[in-house]
Amino acid sequence: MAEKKTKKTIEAPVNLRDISICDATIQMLDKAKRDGVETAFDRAATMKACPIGADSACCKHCSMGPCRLNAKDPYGKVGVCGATIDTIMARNFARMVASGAAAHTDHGMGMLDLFREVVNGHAPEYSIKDVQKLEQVASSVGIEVEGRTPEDIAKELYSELERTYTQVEGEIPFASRVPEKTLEIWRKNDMVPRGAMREIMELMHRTHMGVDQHYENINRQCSRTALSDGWGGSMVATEISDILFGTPKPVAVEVNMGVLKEDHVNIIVHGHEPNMFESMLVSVNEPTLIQAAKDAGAKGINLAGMCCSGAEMMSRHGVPHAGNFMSTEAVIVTGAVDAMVVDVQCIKQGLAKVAECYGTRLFTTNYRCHIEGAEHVQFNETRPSECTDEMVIKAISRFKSRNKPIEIPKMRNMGIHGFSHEYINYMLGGSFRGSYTPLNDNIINGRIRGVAGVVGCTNPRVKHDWVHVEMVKELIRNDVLVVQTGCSQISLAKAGLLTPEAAHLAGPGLSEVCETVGMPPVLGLGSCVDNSRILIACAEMVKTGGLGESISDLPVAGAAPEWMSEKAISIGHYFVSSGVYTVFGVTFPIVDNTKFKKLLFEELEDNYDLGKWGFAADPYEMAKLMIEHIDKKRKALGIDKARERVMMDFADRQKLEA
Ligand code: NFS
Ligand code: SF4
Repeated sequence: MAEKKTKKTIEAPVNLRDISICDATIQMLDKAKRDGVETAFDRAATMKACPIGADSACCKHCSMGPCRLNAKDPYGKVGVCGATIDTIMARNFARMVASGAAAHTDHGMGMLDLFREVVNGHAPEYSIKDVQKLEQVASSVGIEVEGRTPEDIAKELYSELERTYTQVEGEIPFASRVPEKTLEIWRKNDMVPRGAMREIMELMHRTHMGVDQHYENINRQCSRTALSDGWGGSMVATEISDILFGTPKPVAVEVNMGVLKEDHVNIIVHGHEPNMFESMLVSVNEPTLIQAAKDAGAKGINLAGMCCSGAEMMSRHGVPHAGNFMSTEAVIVTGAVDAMVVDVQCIKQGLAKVAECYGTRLFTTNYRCHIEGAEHVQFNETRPSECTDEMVIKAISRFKSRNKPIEIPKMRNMGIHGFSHEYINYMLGGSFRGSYTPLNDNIINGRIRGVAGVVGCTNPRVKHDWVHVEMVKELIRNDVLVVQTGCSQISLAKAGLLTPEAAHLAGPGLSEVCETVGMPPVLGLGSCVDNSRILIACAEMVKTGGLGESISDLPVAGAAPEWMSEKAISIGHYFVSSGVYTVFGVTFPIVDNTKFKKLLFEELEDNYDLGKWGFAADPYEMAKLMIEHIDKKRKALGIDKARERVMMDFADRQKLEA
């Protein structure tokens, strides 16, 4: 594999245990080192992040620059055009939001395109799988469902949801789901999104050289754009995917590299849009293809996911999951991956080199994402199996010609995934009357101190998985119920926290609730676009009553402890703009002692009645900040004393409700 490359010294200076707590990843990084193969971990170790860029103290928006300011003396200098540090940071931040929001909304629009094709009968291999969800979503945006056919409802829903993207004026459809008072706050601040296309376009315009040069005004548009992602594009992606592919219900699934099977043709799908993955699931179950795999000497075809579409397929269909973002190169090092199939987002270009070293076939499938050195097989929704069948056939041929030693780490971690907000409703409320009342009651009586959304990426600049795991353990130990999505969910699944048995790691109140209901203290909700499920859960908590009038009143907090992508910034900003205190780890693109930092970290809460940003690199500090915020909100609600009180037993309460 790497004979040619062994001469190259990889400065992997560190003990592998210092860069990850994922045993499978460590084992594969060790093998990569022996094989002379480089990964993002090596590159992160040898390439220092630019300190000026890390502080967001530079601007390259025109050719009078690039201009570099001094973070140590932020007001000592301005750009050639006169732009201040606050303008420069606000513009940079806003463009991260614009790009992240564009990724989510383009994904959502892709799902909506498929929905339209299905409704019009042009995508016969797909259908509407969840009619109940279709009716729920339609009702939530004011569409009459009584006595109408699913097709009829779906047509109207399509044109209504298209406004999420294209509408020039007026509020997006899912504004109807926002708690009254939160919506009022947005209206007062001019932050209710119109169509995402318009918001992103306007944000790009306003951050062009010489346009919006007041950091506070830039932030208004930045919030509005982020909200067009959370309550717009991402929410449409989740809801339409549920309608087309089914709403997740709890399912036991195995996670980690041990899900690969040496004697099978192994196919990994890594990416974000479930449409291609759904078709791949059909292809690998196609009898003729299974026979072809057997004819090639394999016992069968083994399909696993990675990253976000992997998280969705795991939740909806129990497809095993091989690992998160920082394991995508490492998994190829096993030599057991016959094909890695990718679509869009978080696909490291470095995969192409690693795949070449081990003879893994790397396929791109989306016209938006080609990679030099990868093979492109264009996916088409009107005949999806053509593409996925072809890749299976090619994976089988790679299996036949395997000629390198294979080493599969043995680690496999069983966990329960697939907690949609609908299911949380049902699980806590009982089968006959789904309701968030028991959740709110348990928060009010103090068994559950609050709820934390822990989400986002993994990042080689910090110890892989470790920040997620330590922070979440600290939260549940303090009776904070944790909901998760994306790569973070996989970190905790590998640490065994997505099992009901993990309740023993929780504080007495939370563990009691978990034991009564039979749920894990950490609930996995799916992919990053499924963060919209957390928004809906927050809205439900407000509407259920007893915890204030707006999302900013709730004893909740959010975190992305190992974030790396612009999408994470967009997510963070839509949570903040929705009223949630949100703490990021790793690094934060901002200069201390500046007005823009004060705006994000204090004034959005104090002056705008929204949430605010927080930062801490240390997981325990992060948890502490979140818990302090939750306690502050409990106090404001007058339920801070309730934690000491002995209240009615949860089971009694459930009986009472039923
Ligand atoms: Ni979210 Fe998913 Fe993972 Fe981060 Fe990337 S896969 S969309 S961005 S790295 S959590
Ligand atoms: Fe420099 Fe201003 Fe041009 Fe930015 S827009 S590169 S600060 S001159």
